[in-house]
Amino acid sequence: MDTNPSHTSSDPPYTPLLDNPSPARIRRPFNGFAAILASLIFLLSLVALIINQSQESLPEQNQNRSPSTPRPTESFSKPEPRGVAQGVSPKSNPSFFSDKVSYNWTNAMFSWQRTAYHFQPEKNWMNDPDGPLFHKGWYHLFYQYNPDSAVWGNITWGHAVSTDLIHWLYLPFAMVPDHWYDINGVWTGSATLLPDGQIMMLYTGSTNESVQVQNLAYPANLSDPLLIDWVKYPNNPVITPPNGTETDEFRDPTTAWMGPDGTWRITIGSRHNKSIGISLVYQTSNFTTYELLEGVLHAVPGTGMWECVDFYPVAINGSTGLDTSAYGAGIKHVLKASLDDTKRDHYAIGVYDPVTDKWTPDNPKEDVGIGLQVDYGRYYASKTFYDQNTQRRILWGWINETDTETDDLDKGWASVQTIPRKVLYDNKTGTNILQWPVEEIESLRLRSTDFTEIVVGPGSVVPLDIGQATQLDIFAEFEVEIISETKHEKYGCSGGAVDRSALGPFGLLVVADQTLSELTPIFFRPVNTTEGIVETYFCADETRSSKASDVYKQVYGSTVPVFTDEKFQMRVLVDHSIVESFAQGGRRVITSRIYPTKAIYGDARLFLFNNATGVNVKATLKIWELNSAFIHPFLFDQN
Ligand code: DQQ
Repeated sequence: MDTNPSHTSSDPPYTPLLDNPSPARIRRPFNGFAAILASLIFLLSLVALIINQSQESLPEQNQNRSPSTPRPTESFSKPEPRGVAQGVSPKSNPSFFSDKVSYNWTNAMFSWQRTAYHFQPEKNWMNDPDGPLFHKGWYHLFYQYNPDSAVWGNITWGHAVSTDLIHWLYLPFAMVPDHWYDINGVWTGSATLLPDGQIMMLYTGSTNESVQVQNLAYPANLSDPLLIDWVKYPNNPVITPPNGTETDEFRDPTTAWMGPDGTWRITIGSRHNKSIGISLVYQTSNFTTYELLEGVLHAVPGTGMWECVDFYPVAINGSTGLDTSAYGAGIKHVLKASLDDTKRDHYAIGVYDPVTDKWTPDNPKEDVGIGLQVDYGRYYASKTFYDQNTQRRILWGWINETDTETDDLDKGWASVQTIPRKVLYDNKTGTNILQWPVEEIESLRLRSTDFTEIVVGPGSVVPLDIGQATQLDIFAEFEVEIISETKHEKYGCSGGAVDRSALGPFGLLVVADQTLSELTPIFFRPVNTTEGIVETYFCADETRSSKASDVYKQVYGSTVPVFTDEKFQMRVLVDHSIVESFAQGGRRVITSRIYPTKAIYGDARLFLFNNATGVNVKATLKIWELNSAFIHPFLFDQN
């Protein structure tokens, strides 16, 4: 993986931003630290300006500059969360905003939010990725979809194919809710590719009585590379909730893996005694009859209902992914659960015993649900598959909205899938997975710009002169030079990018307008701990990403391991309203869904910033503009 942008010497390295930030387009040569010191007073006043731009002090709304006719302002009505009545958790943004008035959105703002190279349907609601697989030259993505509306309901399996995981073509629905055992929804499921070429698709059906059962489906015609027609097994359901399990807490079967006895296992998330998150294991030899194995694959008290469990092997020393059935020496297993209570995807790395069908975390203090998250941003219901075509394990995840259902209905769509990510075990830390955008995304790269060793002084913002900054693939690395001693340190991300400490924050301002009235900082915050070591946080601050008050804006982040022989490195994918940020080669990832009102179209810009008080930051970047993936319906007559 290339995290080392090439350095060029031709670019003027530094543009100090003086007291008037707006017209800062001049690119001046850097005249050394004397110039920084001379400018310090101006920079400090700029910092004061930034600090004062906290969310509370945002100017009044209604700043629309869009050419489109403003929509009538609607007062916000508190909708009932979708899904609860059907026995699943709320699928839209909970009503954080009952006291807020809906922003005066325009069609132009809504249109800008649509992504150019992420997967999203043409319209309406989407949630979890389902049953990803590779078959006869095509990658298949299925997804939870509402054909009728931009809110959750009537869940159907949407279907799309691509030869490269990026340029998707919409196909007809794969499965619709049309039998008693799935009439309330064809919910989440996973594919298993059998050695003889058959494909088994297991999915949760919500029955006519809202009982969660597991059903089997398979392609009508395996010789069809597009897998257009799916047959539901006539004797569905194949698994019903076992005794002692609530009928609405039993869902989302995984891909099956084969045990040493030659039979298959799947695991299904549930909850025990109201608070213990568990994953049940079933054994089958034919995918139509199943036996519940004694005990559970794993259980973690206090984590609540586990949705969308994912369970897969990773090679300790290896650069390729592993088939789901792999086990043995040199292999660890990742167990992931989507926590219904918190709406976060958590994982842990551990050891699977294929004889007892139990999994044990390497570090019980970092167990599933209490330790690492797959993604620290707006992200849920993720699922991997083994790509036998390229020997990769590939991860999909659902980026849900943080606006209101009213806004989603107005704009006519909701949710996006992440760029698929390759997953590997991080053998440098030994404690986490690495996630990295699949290399096929590089086919979208257009023009690139290099910036080399730009010095960003304490409290300054430096524009990166790349023009419109809405579709980008950014590699940035930062070195710090300590210029004043640190006495008091602030831990964590929660104070956001305006919370200054000696060593941080510093990083990028993405999707920012020229006057910095809207911006999304993606940043590092190294901290000197009391033990005398530097601990680094990787964060994304959405609090000033939009002037709209009816969208949920959060500061996300976590610690990230940075070794002494490493620079601070981030890769950031910007695609209109989606920002996917990867730190240190993918040790930590944060996905943001943002709703700018000013920093859109030609007004979206990119900046460097350093809000630390005691360090100069030297930044080197390579930035590609990315093309659109032009996702569209499959053209059958031209096939
Ligand atoms: N989404 C599906 C469920 C799953 C949930 C319903 C997770 O199967 O538990 O749309 O978002």
